[in-house]
Amino acid sequence: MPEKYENGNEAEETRRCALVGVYDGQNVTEDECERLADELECLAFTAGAVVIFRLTQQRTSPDNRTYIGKGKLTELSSLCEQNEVDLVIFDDELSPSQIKNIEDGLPDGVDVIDRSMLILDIFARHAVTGEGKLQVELAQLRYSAPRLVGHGGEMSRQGATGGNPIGTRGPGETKLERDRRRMRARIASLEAELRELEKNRRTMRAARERSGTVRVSIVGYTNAGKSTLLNLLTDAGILAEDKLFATLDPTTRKYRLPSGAEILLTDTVGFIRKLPHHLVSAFRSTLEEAASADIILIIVDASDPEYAEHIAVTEDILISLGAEGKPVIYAFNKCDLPASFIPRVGAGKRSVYISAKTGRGVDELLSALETTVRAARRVTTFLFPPSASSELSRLYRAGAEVVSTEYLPDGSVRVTATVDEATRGQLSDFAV
Ligand SMILES: Nc1nc2c(ncn2[C@@H]2O[C@H](COP(=O)(O)OP(=O)(O)OP(=O)(O)O)[C@@H](O)[C@H]2O)c(=O)[nH]1
Ligand SMILES: [Mg+2]
Repeated sequence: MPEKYENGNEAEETRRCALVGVYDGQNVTEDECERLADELECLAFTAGAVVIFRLTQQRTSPDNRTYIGKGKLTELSSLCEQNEVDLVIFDDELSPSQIKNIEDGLPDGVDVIDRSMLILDIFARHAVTGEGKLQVELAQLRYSAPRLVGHGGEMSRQGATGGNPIGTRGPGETKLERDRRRMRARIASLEAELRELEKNRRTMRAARERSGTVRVSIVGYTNAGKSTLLNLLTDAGILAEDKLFATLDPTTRKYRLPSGAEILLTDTVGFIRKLPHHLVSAFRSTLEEAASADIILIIVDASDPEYAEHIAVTEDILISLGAEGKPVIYAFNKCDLPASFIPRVGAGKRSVYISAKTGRGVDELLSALETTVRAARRVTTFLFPPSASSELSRLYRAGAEVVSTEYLPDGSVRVTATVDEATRGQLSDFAV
């Protein structure tokens, strides 16, 4: 019987699991494979499982049928038997037939899931708001719909062992055809509901943009301390804990910088390596909102030896969301913890060292924000009377991106444009 384990998921039976990874020794070294396994272990823990053992194999490429080799699968099977393991998690996306073949090679009752299913499960546990829940359900359905085939007509992935089926939450157990039809219908209705919610979100975003207040997004790898920082600055009261993906729903708070300038700070869902693309697409509007801010504040866990990889993953996701070219501040967080290295970013990038826990370095972060806000461009509306034509041309000369121009009956011109702080200052008499 699985033992009860103190893992923070109180009153839940803990599943005993094994982790399996493959490395080729070139693109992924043995050392990297171990570090990926460390991260997978954190994910498993967050989902309420306890890792009993890990198994890795060096291969040029994963086996088409069983991912690991035949001999390795036999070894895995007896280790599961000996250690009473009932869940095996693979650190890579498996095909439906691979899952089936692996399960066939393991003792009865042992479930096989992959990294994506594990992450989807964590998202399902952590979704709080209606929108978050819909987004997760959509991602889960899109993930499992193509996987309905190859299970003898049954959704054999669902609740195979009962209890605590990590990675197997979702629709119930019915016949293939009916399942497919229902899934398609549900996907369509979720998409429609989400589109409605997205409209509201867009309206709110447009209002924020029009307000001209500079928007700052707090982004970064999961568990870096984003929510802790927003809580420290604004008493936002967001759940911040030592688990991955504690935050799914974005929270925005007003914050007044020491100089008096008001900004909007948004805390949002964290990033991770190999983030399942179904999640990225389901959470696209949430992620795009983060990426659409005027300034991006990247929080990095400075105590994590993998910090450079975390930055790279974060930057890649931001680029894929169209946030390229925005002003970025890197905040190395958790500087109260001992580390045997000093994290750095490349030359020309602005970085500060902070502790969101103790407040250390937060003054430096705020002054970096002040400087960046001053330089940041934002949408402003100006009203130029007929006598101010030279000021109007100054606006155009400053390279303002014009959003709209309106010629009023009295000869004055109302222009809404994205301008930098300097131009805004020069033309402040005409700002509406
Ligand atoms: N020692 C130390 N721990 C910190 C610091 N900042 C945050 N933490 C801890 O790190 C863990 C994660 O913090 P969160 O604020 O939840 O991190 P997050 O980036 O919002 O994580 P997700 O929402 O899961 O993506 C929590 O246990 C925090 O207490 C810090 O400056 N120092
Ligand atoms: Mg958080």
